[in-house]
Amino acid sequence: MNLDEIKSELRLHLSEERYCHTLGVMYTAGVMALCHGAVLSDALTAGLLHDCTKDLSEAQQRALCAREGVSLTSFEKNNPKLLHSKTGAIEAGSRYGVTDEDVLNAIRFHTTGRAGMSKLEKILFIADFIEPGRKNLKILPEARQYAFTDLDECIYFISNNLCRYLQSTNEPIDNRTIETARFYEKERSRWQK
Ligand code: DGI
Ligand code: FE
Ligand code: FE
Repeated sequence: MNLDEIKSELRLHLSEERYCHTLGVMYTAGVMALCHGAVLSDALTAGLLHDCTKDLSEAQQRALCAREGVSLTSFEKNNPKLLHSKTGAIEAGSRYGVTDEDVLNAIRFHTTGRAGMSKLEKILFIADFIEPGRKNLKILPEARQYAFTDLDECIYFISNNLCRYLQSTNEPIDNRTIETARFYEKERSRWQK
């Protein structure tokens, strides 16, 4: 499917608000790809599809994973809002015809991030957080600057803040979210004096 075909199909599956967020992430990922020398069409596709299953029910998402033989971690079983990145990668492949493994991984890991992300994975993780429609968190201006100057610093900044926020609200933190913050804390300090 080309981008226009994906958009028409997505409109049937997403709320107006989610669809607007999705376009924001698509354009943000696109300009970040231009800035950092990633493949523009991959960034646009990943941005457009990253939340494609976000408006499915928990039961529908569980059924999708069962159908595809994709197993869930115990954290995902207990925290269904993390399911949509896994089911998003499934639907991006089966419904929207994406075959590029880097695009599928960017979608698969966009919520928690992971250690050793590809450039496209980093771009999607960041674009999801900084797109223009995001409500005005205090850390957004700084995150938006790093997004165009230093991808690793930006990932550390966002994932570390996410961990601190989840801690402050007593929400459980997925190991992968912690790993992302730890990995990029080291990764960024490698390049500092
Ligand atoms: O789908 P979006 O709302 O655009 O954003 P997202 O996919 O980054 O995040 C979905 C939600 O998941 C968001 O409220 C943050 C939350 N989240 C990310 N990592 C963790 C987490 N929630 C918990 N409890 N633990 C995590 O490690
Ligand atoms: Fe998401
Ligand atoms: Fe999103």
